[in-house]
Amino acid sequence: MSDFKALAESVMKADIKTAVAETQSALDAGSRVQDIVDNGLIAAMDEVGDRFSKGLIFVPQMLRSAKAMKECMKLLEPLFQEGDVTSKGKVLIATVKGDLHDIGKNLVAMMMEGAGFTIIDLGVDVSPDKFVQKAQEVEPDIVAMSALLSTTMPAMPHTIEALEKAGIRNKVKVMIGGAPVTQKYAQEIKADSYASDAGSAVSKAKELLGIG
Ligand code: B1M
Repeated sequence: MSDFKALAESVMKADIKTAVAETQSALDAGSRVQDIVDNGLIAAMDEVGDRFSKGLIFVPQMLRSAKAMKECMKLLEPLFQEGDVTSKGKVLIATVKGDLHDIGKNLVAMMMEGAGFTIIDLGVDVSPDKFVQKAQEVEPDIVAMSALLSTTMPAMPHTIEALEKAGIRNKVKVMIGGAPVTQKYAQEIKADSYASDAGSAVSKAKELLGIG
């Protein structure tokens, strides 16, 4: 039985070819998809997120590792649908109304996906109504909002108000982030959580849902 070290190493190094080959050989050897994801891919992305949070690596490296992970996931995705893997939770994520910045939001989404969450990504410039409409449809555990402009930050409390008006605020946890956003702001607008970067967004999401 593989300990998935070579797979994790190749994802951390963003060596896509080796990572995909390691994933395939783990499947061929009969490893469980959940084990490949948890002990190979997620372990690698946890380490990548940790190094990023500590300033040891930077966005380009994290993006490349995320891409390596995504390529491996392509092999595993069809098997998820066979029920071998349980999602850690459903996250509805988007950049808020008026804001077109999506690099950070995409990183957060990729890291969360790598950590085993199911991601529904609404893209950019997403209005409070659109958040509500989708939340009613997919019933997420977490509504995650990103803003990069100080002028678009007010769309966050507007979205929280819209969730309240729709009667679903108590059914979801709200996480916010983005360069101008702070912990203090999260408290002011009564968001449930704030994360400063993609690595900590994963740990905050796990905290919110009580996952170790
Ligand atoms: Co714009 N822009 N931009 N921009 N842009 C900033 C944000 C700005 C700080 C530049 C500056 O003036 N120094 C400034 C905002 C000032 C402010 O309001 N405080 C600014 C401005 C003014 C503008 C325009 C208004 C410029 C203009 O047209 N006059 C315009 C607005 C367009 C709009 O949105 N309506 C604009 C446009 C653009 C581009 C389209 C050209 C491009 C975006 C391309 C894209 O995203 N596809 C762009 C870019 C690239 C930037 C900078 C240079 C880089 C942003 C970025 O991608 N960073 C930016 C300056 C800067 O940040 N140094 C700037 C890398 C990314 C990985 O980091 O997004 O912070 P970040 O995400 C981090 C964390 O914040 C966190 O995790 C991520 C990973 O660690 N995070 C979350 C993010 N979302 C999270 C959500 C979470 C948790 C954590 O939970 C849900």
